[in-house]
This record gives sequence, structure tokens and C-alpha cells, in this order.
Amino acid sequence: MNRTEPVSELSEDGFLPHTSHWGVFSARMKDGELEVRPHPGDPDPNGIIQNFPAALRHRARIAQPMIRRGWLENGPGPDEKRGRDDYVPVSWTQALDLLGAELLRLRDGPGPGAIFGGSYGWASAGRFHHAQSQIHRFLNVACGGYVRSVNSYSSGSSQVLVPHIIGDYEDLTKRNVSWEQIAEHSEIVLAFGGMALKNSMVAGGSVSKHVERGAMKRAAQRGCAFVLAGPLRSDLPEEAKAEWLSCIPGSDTALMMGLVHTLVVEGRHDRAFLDRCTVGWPVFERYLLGETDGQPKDAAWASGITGVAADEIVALARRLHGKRALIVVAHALQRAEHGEQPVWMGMVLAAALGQIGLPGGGYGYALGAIAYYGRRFNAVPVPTFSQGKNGVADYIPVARISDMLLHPGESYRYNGQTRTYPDIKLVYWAGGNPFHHHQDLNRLRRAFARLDTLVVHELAWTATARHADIVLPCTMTLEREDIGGSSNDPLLVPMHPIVPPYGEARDDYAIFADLAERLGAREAFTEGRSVRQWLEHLYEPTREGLAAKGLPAPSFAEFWGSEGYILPQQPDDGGRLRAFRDDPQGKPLPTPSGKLEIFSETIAAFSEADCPGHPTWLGATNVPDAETPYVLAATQPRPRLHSQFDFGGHSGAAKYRGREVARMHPDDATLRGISDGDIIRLHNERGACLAGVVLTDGIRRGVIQLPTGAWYDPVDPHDDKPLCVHGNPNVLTRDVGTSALAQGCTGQLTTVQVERFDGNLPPINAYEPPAGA
Ligand SMILES: Nc1nc2c(c(=O)[nH]1)N[C@H]1C(S)=C(S)[C@@H](COP(=O)(O)OP(=O)(O)OC[C@H]3O[C@@H](n4cnc5c(=O)[nH]c(N)nc54)[C@H](O)[C@@H]3O)O[C@H]1N2
Ligand SMILES: Nc1nc2c(c(=O)[nH]1)N[C@H]1C(S)=C(S)[C@@H](COP(=O)(O)OP(=O)(O)OC[C@H]3O[C@@H](n4cnc5c(=O)[nH]c(N)nc54)[C@H](O)[C@@H]3O)O[C@H]1N2
Ligand SMILES: [Mo]
Repeated sequence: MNRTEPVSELSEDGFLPHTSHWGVFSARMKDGELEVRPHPGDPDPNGIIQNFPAALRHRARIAQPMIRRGWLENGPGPDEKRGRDDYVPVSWTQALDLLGAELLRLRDGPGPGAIFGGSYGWASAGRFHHAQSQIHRFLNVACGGYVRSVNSYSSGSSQVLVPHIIGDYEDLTKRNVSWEQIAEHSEIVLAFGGMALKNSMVAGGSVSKHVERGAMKRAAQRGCAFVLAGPLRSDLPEEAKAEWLSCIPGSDTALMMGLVHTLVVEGRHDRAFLDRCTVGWPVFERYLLGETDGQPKDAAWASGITGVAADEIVALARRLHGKRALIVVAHALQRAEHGEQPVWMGMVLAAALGQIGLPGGGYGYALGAIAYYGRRFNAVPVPTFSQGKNGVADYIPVARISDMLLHPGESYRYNGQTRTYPDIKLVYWAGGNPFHHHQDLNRLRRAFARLDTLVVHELAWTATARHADIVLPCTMTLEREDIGGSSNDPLLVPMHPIVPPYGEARDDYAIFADLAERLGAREAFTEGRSVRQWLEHLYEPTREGLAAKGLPAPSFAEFWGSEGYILPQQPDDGGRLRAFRDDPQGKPLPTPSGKLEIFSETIAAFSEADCPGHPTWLGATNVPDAETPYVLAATQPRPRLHSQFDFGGHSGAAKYRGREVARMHPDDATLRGISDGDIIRLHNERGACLAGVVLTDGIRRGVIQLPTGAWYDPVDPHDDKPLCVHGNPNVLTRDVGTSALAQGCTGQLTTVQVERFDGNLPPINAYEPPAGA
């Protein structure tokens, strides 16, 4: 591959521009050490970039292609030894020959419908080397396609629900209420699940300015009130000067109903807005008032479910009324059983307040969850690598992977359809870590054991790599050249290579190009371009877009020699929701009725008991009981993105005795004989893990928080439910869909028991390469 040498003339001190999902930065090698520094224009840089230095040459990196011994000796086929076997280092030629033959066997035998290439995951920044784009293009071009996955672990239920009730998902999340509007206009922000700065530190692709802290600070200084409803006080930053309404996880829908009920009985709901801009209010109102089921959803009722005093609910409803009020619902709320309901009810609350479409008011779903919400879109296209056309129509909702592998041929419901799980023989992953993102990991192991072949491209020995039959080592961004950017961040960044690849690691592109050769498709895959030629090619639409606007349109060479290029952005005009509010007849929403749907005939006609035609309090099946009396909130981790560079210095510094740190309330700890600094064991019927513990009154009693992302580290890999000694909460979470409507991931909440761990503390082996490697 054509790889340019680092262009050190660019900067006098040798720092070269680069970017990541956690911020734009520059980097250099000095005395054999990597140094990184954030972009000087970033007002609130993110410490996660400090994971790079220790990660770069960490022993957890993969140096050479590896094949699992059982697969090498016995060939493809189901095998319980996945995750328990040793590895045999092989040459690139041998690895690609064996994999090419296996792909041909399937493509020309059962066909590409036996290949699962969903390959969900965040991969790395970079518009060309984006791993999902690379793998999908490869499978399309060389194998005739693959079974894909739809939706995400982030927003599995809202992505399905929102088109039925509000319209376009991006109009709601990305072209609606901005941080600029909050700073200037909002008078009260009620955030369910908060807007934690730890979360808005990241954005897929790139982020050049972290603006959230500053915007909340400006709003609060202007007098805007922030109210946080949720189990964790730290979900809004100190700068917001927020009031904390501590509520029971999973109860938000009832809290919102109590608020709307109060508005209605006090005549404070905006009837004119409801009449003009929504459908179905009368049906919902009958339910709300208890006319259909005998139970008014009043503040007293909501209090019993949420743990919030009734008078607090009434007072909050009165405060919301008549103000420029913004309702925020975090992604986390819908990553749980019946996750559709709080998303739907949040819209109803904002509609009852009559605020949707006003500057700084209305419904800011997912605002603050990631740094690409609440910003502006670029006015010119950013480089995009074409994935080609998939010849296989079949797909699964992304979080149903274990169900698919364990139940081929069985049927399931999704978005009004009855669908059938395909019979998958080979799973191919590049750029994701299912042993990070999926639930009930011990079940996932059983699912992967059923495959003929599992192929993984990875830069490090994640648990997913350790379960694979063929492990192909790939580069990380600092070892390759690319263009960094995102469709709603203005800075387009030339990503320079800082160091040569680790060991024999290769770019995903180079791996797929050589593999395509073995399937007779090299030319179709590469189109004869080197990496540099691809970058120039992908940059061209951006340059043309700039020229068409009469703006300076630098050549690729000029762009490449720059520190980055600032693209023009679209106005912050409230998007389609503002236009709809201003003219509901002339600018209808893309819903069946053209309005906000408080009652959806479409969803009602699906007849799903777990997702009726309007927001409904459905209770929960997974509630605390004598055996598992605590609610575990498995949240996003602060010091890293998901499981990425868990072995980096910034991530490691946040651990306690090498383990992930849980938080619990001191009163709960006392009851269980647990003290600050103990190691605890969390467990339920699905599994168990160890963690450090910090006691804090910033968490609601009865709730334990354990962030995701510690690499799965089973102490006895031969056991069916091994103890994860490192603190991966997904050994505990439930692998069930949110509802038959969306089948989204429910990983956020589960019930557990906890106790002090007094046994001999097992060592952490998560970052040690497996035997043979
Ligand atoms: N219990 C629970 N579980 C959750 C969540 C939760 O709230 N609770 N959150 C969920 C959410 S929102 C998400 S989005 C998922 C995230 O799940 P993932 O996106 O799967 O997690 P990552 O750790 O980002 O995995 C990306 C992997 O890609 C690898 N990688 C990076 N760059 C490259 C590259 O260039 N090429 C290749 N081949 N590989 C590369 C990294 O090393 C890493 O292993 O997790 C979900 N899981
Ligand atoms: N640093 C960092 N930032 C990230 C990520 C990361 O891995 N690391 N991941 C990114 C990704 S891919 C995504 S999708 C977003 C996810 O964004 P979210 O899903 O919103 O993030 P979480 O941290 O899982 O949850 C936010 C908060 O919701 C609260 N919460 C949990 N359950 C409930 C509930 O039932 N009710 C209420 N009211 N509150 C509840 C918890 O206290 C938690 O701190 O984060 C992104 N940001
Ligand atoms: Mo996500």
C-alpha cells in the first residue's frame, strides 16, 4: 500500500494533526514515546485522548495473524472451545488462503445469506479506514452480500418508534434544539437521565469543540433552571447548578404521566398546540385520567412508582408551565425493558407544555448523550466511502444476535412484521466488540460456539478476538493516513500517520483487498486505487461542494498540508419541527397523520401487548426481589469510549486494584457489610463479576452503578458461568428486547445481589495475549 512518511515539515515541533471519536488532537513521537495534545481551539478537551500513549505499543496489541488451534486442526464447525482454546501464529498468506477458501465454500454453497456481517461497533475515526464501511463493501463486492443488522445499541427502541410518532429521527436529534439555543433561550430544562459531560465528550468521527459545559454554564448564569430526574446526581455538571430529583430507574414514564396529569387537571396544558399539532390526545387523555382503566395517573399514583413525593411532582408541573421549557430524555432510558414508553411520553409531556418547535424549548431527545446532538450540520458533504450494494435482503435488529445464532429458523416480531432468523454459518467482525456491547455474555459464548467460523479483525486481544477462529491484526489510526470529520462538526482533519504499524498489523483495507483477490474481486474492491488515491477521490465532493458555494476550495494537497479545514455550516433554525410548528398544514411531519402522534394507529394495529397505541405505564418484569434486591445501572464509562483502549493509561487510572469501580449508597453498603475500597461481587442468575466500590450519597439508595467497558475476564474459562474478575456488567444484564415493536437492547438496567468479596483476589488476565499468541 502507498503509505506516506510523516510530514514533519508541517509543524516545527513535530506534532501532526489527527482526530478521534473523543476529540481533535495532534501527536508526535519523542524519545520513543507518543505525545498527544488537544486541539488548541477546543474549550473543554477530553482526557480520553490520553489513552493513546500507553495503548500504542501495549502487549494487548496483536502482532501477527492467528488461528485458533481447534479450527486449524479440525476445520470449520461448532466448537465449545471458542474462548478457551490456544492460538497458532500463521503467515498472512496462510491466514488469507484459509479464510478465502472458507468464504468461497459459503458463498458458493449455502450462499451469502449464511454470512453475518453486521459487524456493529464504533471502530475508529477516519472516513476511509472506517472498519464497518470496509467490511460491508468487501462482503458486498466479493461475497454477494451478507445478513446485516439494523438500528443500534445506542437507540434501539427510539430509532424504531420515532418515525411512527414524530417523523425523521435526525430531525428530532440533530436538527432541533441546539446548545446555542439552550444558552440563549431555555428557562427550565428537565433532563431525564441527565446530560452527563462524560457522555458528550465523544462523537462518532470527530469533534473539534466540546461546547456542552460552556452552554449549560451560560444558561444557568442567565437564570435557566436545570432539573435532573434520575438515580445519579453526577448526570448533570456542576455548572448547570441543577436540582436533583432522585427517582427509581425505569419509572420515568410514570413520572412524566404524573406531570402531565397535573397539568391537565389544573388546566395548564396547551390545548391549542395539542389540537393543532398532534393526533390522539383525546384517547390518551382518557387513559391519563383513568377513564379507560380506572386508575388516574395522578401525582400520588406516580409517587408510588417513582419514589418522588407527590407534592414535588405537582410543584414541578407548575414550574414547567408557562416557561420556555425543554424536556430531555437520555438514550439510557430506552435501553431498558419497555424503552419505547419514556421516549414517547417525553414527546407527550413536551407537547402538553406546547413547547415543541420553539427555540430552546420542546423535546431534546438524547441531547447531551453524544457530542453530535445539539449542533449544526455542515453545508457541504464530508468524504464518504461507498459500501456497494448488498445482495442479501435479510437482517436482524442489532441486539438479537444471540437469539439469531441460538434459534435459526424461529420467528420473532419486529416493527409490525413476523420475521424468521436466518441460519448463519460464519460471522465476520471488524470494528466492534460484541463481548463489550452485548448482554448476557455467557449466553453470547454459547451462541458463538454454534458457528462454523468466527472471523475478527482487531488491533488488540479483546474477548471477541479471543473467541475468534481467525484473528487478523489491524492498524490503529495513528499508524495510517486518513481524513477525519463528521457531518456535524465543521473541522475536516488530515489524519497523519505518526508511527509505523505494530508488528505485522495491516489496514483493514489492505486485508480486504488481498482477500478480495482470492475471491476474484480485487479490482472491484479497490477500483485500482491506493490509499492516497482513495483519500483524494473521497475528498473531491467536499472540494466541489465548497467551489459550488463560491468558497475557497483547497486542492487535496493544500488540505493535506494544513492543520485542518473549517467547513461552512447550516443555520441553527430549529429544522423541520420548527417549520411544522409554524405551519402544521403546509409543512407536515413525515408521520402517517403528518402530526405528532400521541396515539399511533399504525402501532395500535400491530397489536403488541408490550407496546400499545399510546404511551402506557406497563410496569416491569425485572424488578428487585429478595434474591436480587438492587437495580444495576450499567452506564457508559467516563475514561474511555466503550471498551476501546481499556488498557490505556487514562482508563487504567480510573480502576481500583485493576478492576472497574462500582458506586453505591453508603446506607446500602452498611446493610451489606461493605466499606469504601472493598472489592465486591455482583451476581444474579446469569453470572457474576468483581468490582471495586466507591460509596457516595450521589446515587439513589437501591441502585448500583457499574460502567461498561472493562474487558470480559472469566476466571475459569471452562465454567458455564465463569466469574468475570474485571467488572464487565454485561455478564449480568438480560438479553431480551425492549418490546416486540423495536427489539432494542435492554442492557442499561438489571437486578443484582451484591456482597463483599473476601476470597483470594484473582489476577486480571484480560490484556494478556491468549496461549500460543
Ligand atoms: N450493559 C450495557 N451494554 C451496552 C451499553 C449500555 O449502556 N449498557 N451501551 C451500548 C452502546 S450505546 C453501544 S454504542 C455499544 C458499543 O459497542 P462497540 O461499539 O462494539 O464497542 P467498542 O469498544 O467501541 O468496540 C469497537 C472495537 O473496534 C476496534 N477497532 C477500533 N478501530 C478499529 C479499526 O480500525 N479496525 C478494526 N478492525 N477494529 C477497530 C476496537 O479495538 C474495539 O474493540 O455498547 C452497548 N453495550
Ligand atoms: N465517555 C464516554 N462517553 C460516551 C460513551 C462512552 O463509552 N464513553 N458512549 C457513547 C454512546 S455510543 C452513547 S449511545 C451514549 C449513551 O448515552 P446514555 O445512554 O444516555 O448514557 P449512559 O451513561 O448509559 O446513561 C446516562 C445516565 O442515565 C441514567 N439512567 C439509567 N437508567 C435510568 C432510568 O431508568 N431513568 C433515569 N432517569 N435515568 C437513568 C444513569 O444514571 C446514567 O448515568 O453515550 C456516549 N458517550
Ligand atoms: Mo451507543
